[in-house]
Amino acid sequence: MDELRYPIGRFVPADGSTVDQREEWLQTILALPQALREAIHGLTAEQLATPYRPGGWTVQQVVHHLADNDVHAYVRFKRALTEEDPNAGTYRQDLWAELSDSRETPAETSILLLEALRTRFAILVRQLKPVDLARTFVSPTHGRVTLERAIQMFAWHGRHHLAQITGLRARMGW
Ligand code: NI
Repeated sequence: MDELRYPIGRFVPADGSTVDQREEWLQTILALPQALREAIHGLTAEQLATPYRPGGWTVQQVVHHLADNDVHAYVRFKRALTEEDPNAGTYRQDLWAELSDSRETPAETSILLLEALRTRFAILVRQLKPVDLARTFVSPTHGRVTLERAIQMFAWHGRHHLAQITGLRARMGW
């Protein structure tokens, strides 16, 4: 079950990062919306409503979860740049995924949101200095997180959910 839920493995942080590594993470972040679009291309409504694993979210809910998560990640990031060690709070992602917009919004709407938000995120991140990257927020689940690590987690999170969808398609022969 763990391989279905964590198809690329759990998040493993790098020790420090170079400009090149951060640019690579950014490229992953920027490529995700189009990769997601391709990953769901041609799926029927029934296929989009199929859980990626038994008891898991449907493909459609995974796409909308990525948009929900991006909104939170972006706000956390900007709060850490403008406040001292803010408490990033948390949200009930399981319940967000059950709300009507996560069931009824076309997937493409959330992909457009991901594209727009990640375009802004990349502009922001490329201007950051080392002192900015060392700024932190406090997460109830991850503890104190530097922005450098948050960028890496953001890149991982997109790949993680994308692989849930591509894994389902591969297993189902879709
Ligand atoms: Ni997630």
